[in-house]
Amino acid sequence: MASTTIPLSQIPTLSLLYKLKHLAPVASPIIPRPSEALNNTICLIRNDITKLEVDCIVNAANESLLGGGGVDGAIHRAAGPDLLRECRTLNGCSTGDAKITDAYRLPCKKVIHAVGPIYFVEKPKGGNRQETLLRSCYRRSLQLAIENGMKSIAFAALSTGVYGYPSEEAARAAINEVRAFLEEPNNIGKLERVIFCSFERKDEAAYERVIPEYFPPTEQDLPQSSTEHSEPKPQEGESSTSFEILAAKLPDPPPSEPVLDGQPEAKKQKVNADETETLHHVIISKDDLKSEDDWEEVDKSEGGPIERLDDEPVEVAKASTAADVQSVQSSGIIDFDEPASTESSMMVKDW
Ligand code: AR6
Repeated sequence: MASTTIPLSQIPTLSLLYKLKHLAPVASPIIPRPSEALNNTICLIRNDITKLEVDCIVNAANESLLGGGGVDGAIHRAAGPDLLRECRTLNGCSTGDAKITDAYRLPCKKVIHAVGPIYFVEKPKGGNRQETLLRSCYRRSLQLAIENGMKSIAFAALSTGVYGYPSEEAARAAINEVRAFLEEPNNIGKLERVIFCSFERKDEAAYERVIPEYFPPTEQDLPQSSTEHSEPKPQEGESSTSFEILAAKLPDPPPSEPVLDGQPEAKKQKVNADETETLHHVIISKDDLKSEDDWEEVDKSEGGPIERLDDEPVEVAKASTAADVQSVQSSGIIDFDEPASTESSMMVKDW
């Protein structure tokens, strides 16, 4: 497994992303008042969260807290078996809540395990329950981070994988709650960096659309005039343009597709046709959505979907197109071929 980690200093803030034109302002932001402090606190990155050298990362866990697929599986594999040992002592966690553990072999100091809502279970109950629960995960995680003296925290896009929360709706709830929390008088200045770490292009794109609505750029964040060349010429005596200096602060793209412990090196994806789709899917039965008791780990190293031969399975499909892969590669922020390769093992119900 590639062991390259990403230091906090290389995770781009919103301010930097505006300067580099990776983020574009919107005409009528929901929060019209820009905040220099918040634009230097909030960060956005598309990468494997297990590689981030931050104080703590937030895992998308389930109520058992005993591991699973997706980012949960990636975190447990990278942390090693001691993490599961500690999780066993926690007696699970309710949906909408979070618990904190040590990080063991991970480059961060702590892991916060948040249990997001299963979208298609909570939404039909009405009252915007799914959003209340998702927001609560972000708030509880931020509270735990502060209580434990953490200064930087990176969130996975909770519930947007197997739990089926639509990316943009989830990003809106997450961003809104984080902004509200950070602006509360008791919390101001307590956290130096809050990082939204996405993995799939669809989630990154959702953050890119929604962030400017809640964190509009300050004047300093924007290029000085619309006629200015986006890549300024070096001044006399300068060897690099300011654009190059700023761009150099972005993390290097991973040299190859991330491969996790116990998982065979994945093949490079051929991306010639725009229509080519990388489809990662998990099929779970409807019963599975009612309770998450009695899970056991199964190997999915052959890369095939987990299927339960039950009546009326529910398919949860996550597709990313070749165009998405190429777009991120050329963005310079990150370079993945097939990020969902972390799902080498899944937790499936013991039927
Ligand atoms: N780094 C960052 N983000 C990741 C990574 C990674 N290494 N791997 C996946 N993601 P999911 P959920 C993104 O399914 O929807 C587990 O089995 C992924 O692209 O991991 O909250 C748990 O045990 C997606 O955007 O979590 C639960 O049973 C996001 O992480 C259940 O899944 C969340 O996807 C939780 O479902």
